[in-house]
Amino acid sequence: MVYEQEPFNAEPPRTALAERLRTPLDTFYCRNHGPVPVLTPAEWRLSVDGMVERPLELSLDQLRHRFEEAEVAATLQCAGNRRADLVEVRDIPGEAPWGPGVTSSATFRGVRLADVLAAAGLTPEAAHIAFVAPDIAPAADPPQPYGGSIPVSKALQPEVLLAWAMNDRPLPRIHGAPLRVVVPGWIGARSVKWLTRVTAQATPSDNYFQATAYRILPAEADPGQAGPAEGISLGPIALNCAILRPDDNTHLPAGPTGITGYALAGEERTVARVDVSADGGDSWVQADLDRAASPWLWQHWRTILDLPPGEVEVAARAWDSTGALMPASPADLWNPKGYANNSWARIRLTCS
Ligand code: MTE
Ligand code: MO
Repeated sequence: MVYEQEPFNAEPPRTALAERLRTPLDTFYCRNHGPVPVLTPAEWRLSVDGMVERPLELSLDQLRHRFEEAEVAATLQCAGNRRADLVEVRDIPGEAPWGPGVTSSATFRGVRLADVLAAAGLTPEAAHIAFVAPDIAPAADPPQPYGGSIPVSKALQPEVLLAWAMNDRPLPRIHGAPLRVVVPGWIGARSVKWLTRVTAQATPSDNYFQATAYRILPAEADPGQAGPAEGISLGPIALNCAILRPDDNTHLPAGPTGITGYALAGEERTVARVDVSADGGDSWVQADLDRAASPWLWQHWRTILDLPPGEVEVAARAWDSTGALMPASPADLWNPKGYANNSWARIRLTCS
């Protein structure tokens, strides 16, 4: 489903994500805040500057040859994933009503950000690593190039990559070629595409997408009036799950029916259990849950439910390896920009 052509924003139908550990490149969701920049790989350079002993300016060839190649299979998830369920609680003007499809998985290949930072030599005052790209986002206030940051503690983890390949193919332009950041376990917004600059600094990025957007404001706040540093800044993604098959709002024969979906725990946790209900959450059965192939990848699950005739609400909820459970109601989570909805997944079926 394409929400916008310019900037290009699209999510695959939920059923296209079902039972696949990696998402094909033509199916992977696209989230852009501005026009896709035209970068010539031969002229493109990455600057590494700020609180470093040796600022660097690296071509793609230098990156490939100076640093060891690394590969990480990771799920990217937009903070707006499942916003549609929040919109049903209360309207969220100006933000795409994403379903559960702004979540996709791929194998990324490139170099470790930690190795590049080691070559530059972080100074002791460096506490955050900021990323900047050349795409100008018109919706930012004021319009500015896209950027964000992560704390040094995350930036030095081996799973954080500067990637030029995705599913064994050159990184597609729409996904950030020639080089993007991949921050597994953190909201997609931090995985900056078309990366041109990495800056070590004492404070988080003051870019609009770090300082003002991607924050959970109190329900009563006016998002148009929110200034920098208001609300809860999103970093690690929240425990979440979705039902991928059958599709929402479909007509099915009553009787035993296969139900499948994904669950994702985020930052170093794994999904420990998924419960599925055919009566809107009054009673539950445990789904068959795939073992975590890596802490950075979603886990698929499946079960068979005996669906009664009539209107049926199927619900799913995940528990993580710390014993945390997803909250029941989107009404409790509603926030003015519609981020981080991890309430129980629900679909409505008509069975006959
Ligand atoms: N990087 C740049 N330069 N510009 C952007 O608009 N969008 C971010 C992130 N990186 C964005 C970006 C957001 S919000 C998400 S969810 C992911 O990219 C989406 O990555 P994808 O389009 O490859 O799926
Ligand atoms: Mo996003």
